[in-house]
Amino acid sequence: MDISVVIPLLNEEESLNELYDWIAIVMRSNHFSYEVILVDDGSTDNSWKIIESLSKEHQEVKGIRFLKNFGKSQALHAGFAEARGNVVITMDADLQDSPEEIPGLYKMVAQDGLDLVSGWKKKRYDSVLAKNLPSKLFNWAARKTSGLKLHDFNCGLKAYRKDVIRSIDVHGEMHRYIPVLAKNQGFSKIDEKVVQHQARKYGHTKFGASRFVNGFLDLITIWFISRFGKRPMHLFGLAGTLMFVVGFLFALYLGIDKLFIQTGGRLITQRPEFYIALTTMILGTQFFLAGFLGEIILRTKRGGERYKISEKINL
Ligand SMILES: Nc1nc2c(ncn2[C@@H]2O[C@H](COP(=O)(O)OP(=O)(O)O)[C@@H](O)[C@H]2O)c(=O)[nH]1
Ligand SMILES: [Mg+2]
Repeated sequence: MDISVVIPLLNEEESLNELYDWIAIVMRSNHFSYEVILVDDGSTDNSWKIIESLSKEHQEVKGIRFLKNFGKSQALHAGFAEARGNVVITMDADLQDSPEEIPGLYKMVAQDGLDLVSGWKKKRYDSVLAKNLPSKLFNWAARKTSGLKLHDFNCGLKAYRKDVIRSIDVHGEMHRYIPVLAKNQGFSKIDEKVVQHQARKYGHTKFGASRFVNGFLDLITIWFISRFGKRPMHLFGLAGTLMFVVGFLFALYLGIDKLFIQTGGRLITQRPEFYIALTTMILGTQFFLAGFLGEIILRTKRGGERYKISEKINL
């Protein structure tokens, strides 16, 4: 099969029929063999009924329904697990992403050999203050921390080589950083393509302002995991040791001063150096232990999760 289209959705009853028809027209006119996997993430409207009736009419339509709302990343994870196509394309269900982009994205992966192509909504039809500006800032931070030169990390429209979705584990709210997850797994042929964007036709946006707070926290997590996830001791051990040494030097100085130099001076507990020595030594020890525990946790993980093999021979 050429293409799996994976579509996570929440309460999009008005859009689904139109969306499928549009996808089908594009697929047929390009002679692609395809499937459309609709993942209903606990919708409270008629979305699932529509998916059921679509799947009765068209064998290409497959549905996954969550018991309750688990979030877009979980929906993508479930869709990826079922995808059978050589190229997997994700898109939003709200008709803001255009299915006309599918052939171009498909070509970049299947013929030009890219691992991942991310859409770039260069001209965006969303509210400027609530979305466009924060999103610019967010993408800038993501570019700086990840080293990937993409303009629109969180674009719903993306294309992947099958191996990529088999390797990455999209969890939490990490759908915003799939290109970074892919890069961390060793897929380096990552590029972007300018895509058309439409204003939302039906319904309203499902993500509130909390997306930005959570988005930035996730960015810090992902930066940390990619830099130190496999070697926590290098960060915590270093920080801990440095702090401990600083604290120890202060304590040594205080001790020598009190015992041999100013024996009749102020009480040690009245001197600021005492508190610096105390806090840095305690914090340093804790940092060191955090690094140590991190290493032990890593060692107990199963081997398959620590690395990915790209090929095997005679096995
Ligand atoms: N699986 C899942 N999909 C969601 C959720 N929230 C939104 N979506 C889908 O993600 C896509 C983009 O959401 P949308 O609200 O349009 O976000 P915006 O375009 O960034 O404003 C749409 O297809 C939504 O149906 C969710 O909690 N779970
Ligand atoms: Mg939208």
